[in-house]
Amino acid sequence: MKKVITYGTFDLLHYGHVNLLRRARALGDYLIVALSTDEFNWNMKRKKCFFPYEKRKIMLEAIRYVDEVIPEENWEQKNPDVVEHGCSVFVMGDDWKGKFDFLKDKCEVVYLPRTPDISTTQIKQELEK
Ligand code: C2G
Repeated sequence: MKKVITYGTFDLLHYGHVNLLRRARALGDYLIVALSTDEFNWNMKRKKCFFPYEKRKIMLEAIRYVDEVIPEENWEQKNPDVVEHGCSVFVMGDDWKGKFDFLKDKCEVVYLPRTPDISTTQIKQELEK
């Protein structure tokens, strides 16, 4: 079984996220999503989520492309995650291009083009108008 892994916050889930997950899953037979915890989001990414982790997890687990959701609690867990879960492919949107090339000795690293004109920030800004 070819396992793929990706990481993210996936808050206010939108079609850009789903587009990423669909393409990531197509690179293997099983997709693991490492979902940023509320603490990691706030402490390390200064992101305050609209939906808490458990709600974001429920929504991700309902997506046909997602086979497993694990917590993302720190920046350092990618290497052990790839090894412990036996992942052959690591995928991120290309806004992260080059940032995770250190994983290339453990797995294939793929940066997929972001879906244009949609982001959680944009959604929040539109709603505040
Ligand atoms: N994404 C995308 N197109 C968009 C918006 C997001 O392809 N229009 C992708 C991002 O590139 C990322 C994934 O969807 O691969 C999740 O996006 P975020 O939830 O914003 O993830 P981020 O906060 O960038 O967290 O350790 C890595 C971090 O946890 C990534």
